[in-house]
Amino acid sequence: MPDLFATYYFHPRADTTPREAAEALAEEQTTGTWTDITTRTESVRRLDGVVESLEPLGTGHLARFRFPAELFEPGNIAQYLSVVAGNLFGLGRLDSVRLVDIEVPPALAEPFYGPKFGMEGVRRLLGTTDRPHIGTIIKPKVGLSPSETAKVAYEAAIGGVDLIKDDETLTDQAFCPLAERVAAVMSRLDEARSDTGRTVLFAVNISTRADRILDRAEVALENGANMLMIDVLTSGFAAIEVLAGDPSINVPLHIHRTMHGALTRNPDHGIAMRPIARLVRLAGGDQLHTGTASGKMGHVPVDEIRGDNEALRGPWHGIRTVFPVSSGGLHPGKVAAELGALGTDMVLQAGGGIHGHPGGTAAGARAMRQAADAFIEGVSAEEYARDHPELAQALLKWGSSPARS
Ligand code: CAP
Ligand code: MG
Repeated sequence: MPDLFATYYFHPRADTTPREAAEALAEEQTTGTWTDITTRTESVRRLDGVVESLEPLGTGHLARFRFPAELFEPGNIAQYLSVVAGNLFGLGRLDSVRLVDIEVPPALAEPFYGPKFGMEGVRRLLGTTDRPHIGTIIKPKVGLSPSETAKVAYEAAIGGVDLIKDDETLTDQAFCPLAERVAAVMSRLDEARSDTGRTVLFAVNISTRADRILDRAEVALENGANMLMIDVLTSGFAAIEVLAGDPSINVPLHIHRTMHGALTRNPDHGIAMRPIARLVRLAGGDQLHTGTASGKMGHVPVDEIRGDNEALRGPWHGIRTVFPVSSGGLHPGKVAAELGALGTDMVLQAGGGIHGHPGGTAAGARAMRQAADAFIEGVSAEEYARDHPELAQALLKWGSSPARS
């Protein structure tokens, strides 16, 4: 059975050679420890991690490790992570170490449900073929009542968004109980559909304790939810798996990655978004935030984001695809940069960039759609704004800006 491979970028401690550091990582994550032990028999050594390649890169080293498939409990993400992203980050013989990617063999991918909908399924729900989806996050993040939330959602819907989501810190607080919020928003989205003929998805944030996820999903569905949202890193991958594996959960899953910056931001130490993205795809997320080329949290090179998005959209063990979501500091003046850098098979989301529009939420949504339409027609936003007033107002307030390199 093919083995699992993992690639790390690391800086050894001053008194440690790169080879010694790599061997220390392989030992710690498989059958060794800080000293030799009499109990590590030849039979056990079949589970040893192996340094397959080791080469200098920049100021550090890049190493690819083979971890025997037998080491892993098929289908257990928690255990996979304990091997590829466990004690190694604390090893003293490495000054820093970053998990760059994982290569999961078919047999270790097979037990997972994967996305129920994928990009194709979400597009089918909205009747789109290849244009980018436009989403918004209800802002302010927290504090609105259910009916106030629903009013903002209605405005965004008639303005032309495809998707509306809760923000990552809104769940079931007293000021906006989840059941009431879902019922109120879905009722206003039904109204918007009567007005516009368009379906709009509302991703309600059901992040909570793992053993309560299904109950909370059922409450959301009973109140008409047509999409669920999970903060994967604060809730755990199991929260996605529980929903993906339950046939009664017949709506797509929008996966937010809040807290990821603690792992992904430092280019020398932590966990890159790539392995996280692969595990979210295995677990069954239908959409996943992967970062922007021009937004407010721009610490990752655009090339890396492109690779992360391809890990979601490309063929992989027959598992459905996942819609990459570009979000964070976007507004209509950044749409061309985003689509030019990351392609149109994306979800572009704007919170402040829609609700901060001088004309209000509906005008902000229209401006985002107009900016996307301009890009698809090969027209500059400035040119398109000549006869699209909402886009003109957005450009007047925020200007337009290029993508990072
Ligand atoms: C964006 C957002 C999202 C970020 C998360 C926020 O709001 O709602 O959580 O996109 O970042 O709270 O910042 P704005 P990422 O559009 O108003 O910035 O997608 O990189 O995980
Ligand atoms: Mg947010």
